[in-house]
Amino acid sequence: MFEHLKTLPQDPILGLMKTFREDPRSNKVDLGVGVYRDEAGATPIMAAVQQAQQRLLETETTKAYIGPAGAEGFNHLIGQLLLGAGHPALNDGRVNVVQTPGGCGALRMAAEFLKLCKPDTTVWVSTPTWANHIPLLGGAGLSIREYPYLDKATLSVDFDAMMACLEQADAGDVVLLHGCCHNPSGADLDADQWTAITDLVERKGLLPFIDIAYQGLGEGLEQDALGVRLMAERLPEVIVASSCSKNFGLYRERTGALMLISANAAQGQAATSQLLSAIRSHYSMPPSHGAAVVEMILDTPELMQQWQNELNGMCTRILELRSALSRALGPAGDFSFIERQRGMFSFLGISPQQVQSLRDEFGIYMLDSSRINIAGLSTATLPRVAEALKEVAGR
Ligand code: PLP
Ligand code: TYF
Repeated sequence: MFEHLKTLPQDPILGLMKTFREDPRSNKVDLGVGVYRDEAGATPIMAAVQQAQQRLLETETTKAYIGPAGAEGFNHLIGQLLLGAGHPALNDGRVNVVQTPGGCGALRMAAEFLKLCKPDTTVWVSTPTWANHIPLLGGAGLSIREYPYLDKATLSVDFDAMMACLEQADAGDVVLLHGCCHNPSGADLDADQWTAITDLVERKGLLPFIDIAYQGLGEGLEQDALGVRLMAERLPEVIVASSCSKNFGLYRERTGALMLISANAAQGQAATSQLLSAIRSHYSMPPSHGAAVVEMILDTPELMQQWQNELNGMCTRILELRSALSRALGPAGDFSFIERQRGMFSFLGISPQQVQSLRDEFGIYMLDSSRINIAGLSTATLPRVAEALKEVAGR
């Protein structure tokens, strides 16, 4: 059976992690994979997470199965985190949340759910989008189409082109949007643009599907959820995939959630039963630990406060690094877009050859597309990165 199989290339992002690890140079800099790093280049366990784990260790009484929906308390609190307590959709009983194995699990189960809704569903994704969106959604059998998103010349959102393209979508088509901190470009929609897309989606009968993997790392927990909250208030149906990997630093615990906003409570109940059946036929139920940690934090005022302080610190560090890099690159070219963008990622807009030179000559690693992880910089490494970039870009 196996003798015909060819070896496939590995995930380019995870492959780059391995190449970086094997590079013996002591001054190498990893701007590749999207994990948050502190000033020392470490990805430590957040203090609020450590305390919640400690408390769990002392209070947890069983490792018996949890159900396909995961922990009820976690689901309730994630709904509030995404929408804000007292959101009209919550008050109207239109919100159902299930715990998933990471944001990836949420994305894939949303795709499986969409197939149950309509087997020939088309989902429109931004060009560019996170590379994993294609296998996660396409692998479930959805048809994928692309809408233009980024203007390559200015590295900002080409909103007119995006809107013009989505005018061609048919009623019932799904539009995948990044809730904040667009991966890979860092170019986000502003409030007016969210309103305009909400109008378009409403008028054309499209279904928005929002992937929000970086809430709290763009501008703040509330501001980053603006698009989710607006659409959930104005539209009958919205799907939201969220992740606790980045904002709780729980990457390997595989903690995320899938939220369905439905037209009314009865439809929400039927839709959720379909989703739970899809979950049962894939992995039966999600892992418990990460969600238990998140639930403990969100449900304990002092841990909640501590987590918010830490998250704000991470967010501020990213914003400061953005300003500093933009300034350091200054007159060499217009890199002011770096300061206007949000989240962990920006494209530098350099060629694959220049990316390769930075890797070979300077030990500075980024994706071939020139996407960098801003959090991989530090005040110590930033000047060297900026100098190397100026040198390579000027050739
Ligand atoms: N969506 C986007 C845009 C991401 O960048 C990521 C991850 O890193 C995810 C979803 C899901 O991440 P995870 O499955 O680790 O929660
Ligand atoms: O884009 C990134 O770097 C993050 C992390 O298969 C990631 O989203 C990368 C690859 C992958 C899963 C997560």
